[in-house]
Amino acid sequence: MATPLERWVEEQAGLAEPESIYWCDGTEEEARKIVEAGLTKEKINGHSVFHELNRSSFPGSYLHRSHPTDVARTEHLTYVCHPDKVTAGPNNNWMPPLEAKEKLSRLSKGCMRGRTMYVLPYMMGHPDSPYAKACVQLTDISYVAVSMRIMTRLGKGVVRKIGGSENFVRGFHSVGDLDPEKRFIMHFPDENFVWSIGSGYGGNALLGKKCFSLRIASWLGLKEGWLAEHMIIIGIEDPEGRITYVVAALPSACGKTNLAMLQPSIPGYKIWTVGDDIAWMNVGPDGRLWAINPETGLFGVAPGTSLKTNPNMVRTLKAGTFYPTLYTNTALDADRNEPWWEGRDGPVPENVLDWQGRRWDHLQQDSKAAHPNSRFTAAISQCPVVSREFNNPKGVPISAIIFGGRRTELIPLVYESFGWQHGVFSAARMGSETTAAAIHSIGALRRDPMAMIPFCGYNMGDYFGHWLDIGKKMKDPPGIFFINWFRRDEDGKFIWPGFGENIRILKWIINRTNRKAGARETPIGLVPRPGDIDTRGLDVPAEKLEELLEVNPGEWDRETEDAGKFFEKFGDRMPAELWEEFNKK
Ligand code: GTP
Ligand code: SPV
Ligand code: MN
Repeated sequence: MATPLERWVEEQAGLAEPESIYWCDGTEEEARKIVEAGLTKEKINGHSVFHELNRSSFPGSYLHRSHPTDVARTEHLTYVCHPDKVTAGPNNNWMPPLEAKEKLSRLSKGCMRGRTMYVLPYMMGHPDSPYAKACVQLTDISYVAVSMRIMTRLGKGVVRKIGGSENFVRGFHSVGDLDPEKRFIMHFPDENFVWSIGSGYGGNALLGKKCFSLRIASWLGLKEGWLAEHMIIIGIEDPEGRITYVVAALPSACGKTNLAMLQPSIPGYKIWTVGDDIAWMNVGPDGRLWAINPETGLFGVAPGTSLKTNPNMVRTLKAGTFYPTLYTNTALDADRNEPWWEGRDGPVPENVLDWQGRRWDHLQQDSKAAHPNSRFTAAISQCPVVSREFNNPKGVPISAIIFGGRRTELIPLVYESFGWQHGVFSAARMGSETTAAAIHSIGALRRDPMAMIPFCGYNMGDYFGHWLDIGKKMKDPPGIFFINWFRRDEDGKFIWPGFGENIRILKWIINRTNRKAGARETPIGLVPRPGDIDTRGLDVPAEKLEELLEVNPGEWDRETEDAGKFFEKFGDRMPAELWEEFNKK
């Protein structure tokens, strides 16, 4: 008798009509074979899926070029199909589940003809964590199969774990014909099912990541009393050897991966990486907030990554070959056969092919060789500062929650909220300038509460209420802090040096949680005075630091007005407590 899993795979194959079906076991040997298929026989758009990079300087590394229209998340083609529109909320595109399935059935008919259908069994979360979820994704491209082995705990043990159960998370993925008109990423939260067609890029195609671990998991979290968040998890070790764990949410391409493994500029401090993108958090029996990272890999933005900005990432990329390292849409140094991107160490190479494989002229000022959203995929186990708690199924206890965004003006370098409710309010009204991580105009200010606007799988009014409830379940909720590394001066230059220097802000934050650092009260929260921050050896003029820490109530009017309009969208789903905070001003 076939198991529900086998039956489901057969059914999906009946629709997609692949040439063959291949069940992945997660071994290194198998990964090599799949890479080989991507180097030779499998084609996308007439080109091989992978190009092998320099074996001696970049061992086990492969370049993948996705379709030029398929280089980032596509929020306008992403739907959350709850039975009713209100549950999806004004923050999601919605289609009735039946209509969505009919549409996708038509688009998926025969979509894998001539291709292999890979069956990928994987866990999100450590298998011993009560929050871990057994999942199976189908895909028709080696790039996704290899990526999923890096990003998740993939292996045949998961098939045994699922056994005869119906209870597994399903993902159907096909690149289809990559026609943007026929591209959809549809979520069916009540069925733990994601159906994605027409894209081979990142969060559109690696269905365990944003689709399941945020959009669907956030919905599970609402029903079951926990949180799925777009957050890094780090341990901050002080010179006495004490480690304080914090989580931080920043919108896409706003500095999570960099913060997750920063090399501190203050001697004696160390950062330990638990996660760089997603945190699942629950209130433990001790009344504290605990966090796990459901992923096992890093899918990081390449441009700007160097030994100067993020040395631990550079080391991660070259740290081993058990898991390959993938480069997606970077440029290629054609003489050395090495990946290249703007901001990489060393001089600009002479012979560069851009992210589409075309000869690139570096004198052409406005053209970038690497796509601004080009990325690498690498195993977190290769990170030299991976936390020893990374594999602890219980997770780590959280002492502070940090929210941030990319703001040229207004938002101070750091501040602390007055308490949980005020912190939830301040996170709910957050805004950030948009980036190349999604296909839309870049640099426009939009409201992005908790950095979750593209990822909350249900009505965000209810989500805010859920955050308030979680706070009530805790004995002594963590402090809620806000950061902004991205203020610019009149010349458009970043005022704050960022990266390794961000430890100075983390130090203030953990000292606030220990009541060892001072602050002054302002209408928006508690802001450090320049003397409250460790500035020894910092190369920022005093008046610039003061500017970064300024709160000018008059300047906040537009921000408040904009936030008010945003809150109104959620109508009666908006918790009264947040309007109460809003009206305090
Ligand atoms: P996603 O993977 O899309 O969720 O992005 P992320 O939040 O992990 O962002 P990431 O750390 O990859 O950084 C995105 C961009 O911001 C990169 O180009 C970084 O170089 C830049 N960046 C990160 N931290 C800082 C900082 O402290 N200061 C400045 N100026 N730029 C930064
Ligand atoms: C993001 O956009 O927040 C990412 C990349 O981390 S993706 O997985 O494509 O969503
Ligand atoms: Mn992200």
